[in-house]
Amino acid sequence: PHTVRLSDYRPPDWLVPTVALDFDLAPGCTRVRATLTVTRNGAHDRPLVLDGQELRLLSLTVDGVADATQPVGEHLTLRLAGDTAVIETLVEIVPSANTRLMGLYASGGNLCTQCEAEGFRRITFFPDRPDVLSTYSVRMKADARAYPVLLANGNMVARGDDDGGDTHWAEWTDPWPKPCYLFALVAGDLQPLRDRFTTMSGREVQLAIWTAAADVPRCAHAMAALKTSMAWDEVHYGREYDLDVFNIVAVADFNFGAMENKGLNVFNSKYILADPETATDADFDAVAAVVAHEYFHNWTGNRITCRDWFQLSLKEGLTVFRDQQFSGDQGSRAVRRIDDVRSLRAVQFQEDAGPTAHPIRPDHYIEIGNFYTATVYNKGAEVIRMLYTLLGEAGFRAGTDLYFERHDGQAVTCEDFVRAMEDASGRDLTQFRRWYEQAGTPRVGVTLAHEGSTATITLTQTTPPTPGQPIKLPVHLPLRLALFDRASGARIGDERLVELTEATTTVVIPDVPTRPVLSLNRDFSAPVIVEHACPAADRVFLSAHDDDPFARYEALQQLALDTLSAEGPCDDLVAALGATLGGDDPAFIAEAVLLPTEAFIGDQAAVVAVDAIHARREAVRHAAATAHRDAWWAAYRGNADAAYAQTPEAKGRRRLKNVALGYLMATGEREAEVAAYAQFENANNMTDRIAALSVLANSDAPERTAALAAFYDRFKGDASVIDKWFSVQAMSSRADTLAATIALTRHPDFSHNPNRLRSLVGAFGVNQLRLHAADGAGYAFLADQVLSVDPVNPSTAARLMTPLGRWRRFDEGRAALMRAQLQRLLKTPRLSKDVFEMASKSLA
Ligand code: BAL
Ligand code: ZN
Repeated sequence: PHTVRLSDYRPPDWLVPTVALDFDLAPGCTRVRATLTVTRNGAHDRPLVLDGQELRLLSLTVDGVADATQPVGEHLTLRLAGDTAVIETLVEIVPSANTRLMGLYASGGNLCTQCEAEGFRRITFFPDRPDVLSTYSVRMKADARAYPVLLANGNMVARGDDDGGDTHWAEWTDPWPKPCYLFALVAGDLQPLRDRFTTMSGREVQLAIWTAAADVPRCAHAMAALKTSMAWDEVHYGREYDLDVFNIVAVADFNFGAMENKGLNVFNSKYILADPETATDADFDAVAAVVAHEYFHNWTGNRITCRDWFQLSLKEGLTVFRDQQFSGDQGSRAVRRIDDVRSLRAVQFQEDAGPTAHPIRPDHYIEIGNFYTATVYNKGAEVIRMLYTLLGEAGFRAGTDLYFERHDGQAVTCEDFVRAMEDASGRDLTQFRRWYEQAGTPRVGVTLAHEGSTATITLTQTTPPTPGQPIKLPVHLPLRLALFDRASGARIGDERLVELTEATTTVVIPDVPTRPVLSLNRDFSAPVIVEHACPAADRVFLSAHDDDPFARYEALQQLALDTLSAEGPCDDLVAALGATLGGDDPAFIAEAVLLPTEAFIGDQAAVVAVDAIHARREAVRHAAATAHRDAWWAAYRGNADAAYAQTPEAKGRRRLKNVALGYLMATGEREAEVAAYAQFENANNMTDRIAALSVLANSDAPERTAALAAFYDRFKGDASVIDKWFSVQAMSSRADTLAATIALTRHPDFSHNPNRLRSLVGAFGVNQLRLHAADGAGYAFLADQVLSVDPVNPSTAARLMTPLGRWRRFDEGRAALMRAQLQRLLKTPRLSKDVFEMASKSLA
């Protein structure tokens, strides 16, 4: 397969100022007539090359004259004499056969589109690249009974009936020029939840969330989140919405979480539908975050888009940073930060340490679909956050203001963004740019010396080699630090923001009479691994006294990692957990007392000792559970609210209660199982019910089978809840988990729906203990699934195989078994380029 390189970028040879699309929609055969005005971009004699994939070309005219040119491979190449032309194509496509879910496809009786990154070429012939911006007018016609609702980007300008009302049509125009990846169309039997929003300049916007009639009441939370995010973007970034309507459609079959198409966001229904009975608190938060994320793209992504796909983090890193800020403003900022860092470490740090490590701005790819990664998104957001930290709130806002002013309506690069930040702030960001070029997680080594009344902190930074990047240079990173007085527990002076630019940086702090305790990378100011061999007593101290909540959490995590990565007593950790449990913020306590996952413990070691990690963690959990038995029961019973509320306080109490339940189960007491089953049966919300089911699914409790059966019976037919039912079984640590997971692939509800695949196969893939069974059966199962999904939906297949790429981190026996599965994948005929790229890079 062909490798696309950033260094090969050239501006488009031809531009397409206007596009008119006419759809005659039907699932088995849709006809698309496209009228493109094209203009030569600069003086050259290169042909117009249009991309097209799985299109049947029925007719082609150039300036109204029939043309017999046929596509070759996936390109239609036209030699044009003049500098402008009108190209008209008529193609036929088959939405019902489109299982890749890219382009126009059928989902749950509706027709919808997904074009990012390269799906538009599966709808019509077009220069499918983000730096070709066009204004679109769309006409669509469909069976009026099957598809009573017809939506596209922008505003509806006309509609009518044909054939005595059997068919109907609608016309939509979008005044804002956009790249074709933002095109969207939906035809379906949908009902709206409607609302309105008045923008800061007083314009009224009609809002609607479209879904199946039965689901309309479950859209209220998403609607509230949409209105909150529209107001938030006005206040925090000065960004106002720019169309008269904003539509969201929820669909059941979707590769991504959601898609920011201009004026017509299409969502995976998992990120729209929420009510207490079926959605957990985490689901509610995810709905709000994704709604905000897609809305924020209207400016960071749509009004200003990417020049090419290597610039993906320009819109994704920035938009994730914005949605993280937004979410932090809706509840506890510290808990949000803990959550974001936890997932960064779980997914992105692993990626940065593995065979597919890439910079936030990659410089080559085979399949761009493989680059919608935690690196581009989440590390990308951390890079933006570092700019925010370095420039300060006002400097950063000046930078974004300048970026919007300078580049509105353009397709630009990460470099353009950094330059705007630089120009607005006067800061030199030359070295900072290395974050865009270098892959790998920097490690910051720390030593603290204390002599007389001077504290000297020595900080060294190194970034390990990653594939294709053997040598790394120092990056510019902001490190927040503070010193604490051991005796009083008070902070010594102010927090400092130290900017590391060299390989070694020394910070000298006078007037420190006794040896202090050092608090580092507060609020996780830089996405690095801090290596500080500090005594357990210092971590215990910080977990109790640090005035930065993230640092308090981090001290306990590091203490836990030290304890879990070694043999020996765990008394310090158990005592510190007990002290934290005695705090007064349930939401914070719940996060802080959670032990690091087995996977994260494994990440600290050169070779992951799968079974030993599990055994050690269980032993420490048991010790912490029994030592504080009464406190866990008090946290459990004391946070059991009779009534349900969806407030930050109530969510925090539920979280602590359910974390306590997990520890209570670890005591092995029968009383805990009885409590879990009672909670399962009596819960008035999904957070409590699934938490109870999850601990039961992980146990040998006699109620386990009955609980799983009762849950299924109660929620069968509700896809997002049944996804949870699949997941709790695939994530169980029980010895029979692989057998149960394989059996579930034969369950009538198992399918190739992306959410369902992630809920079973994806969940099993992160079950370190059971995926990495020494006999290799877990690996074989994963590869079987990848091979079964690949012909249907390659982008989803490629995502499922990530765990196999980590073979270098395991003992020789396991590594050989993982490699064998990767080789088996590579040898498979007709492998997609998605899976080929992942497998070949994993073995390289
Ligand atoms: N642009 C793809 C989905 C998202 O990041 O919003
Ligand atoms: Zn996004």
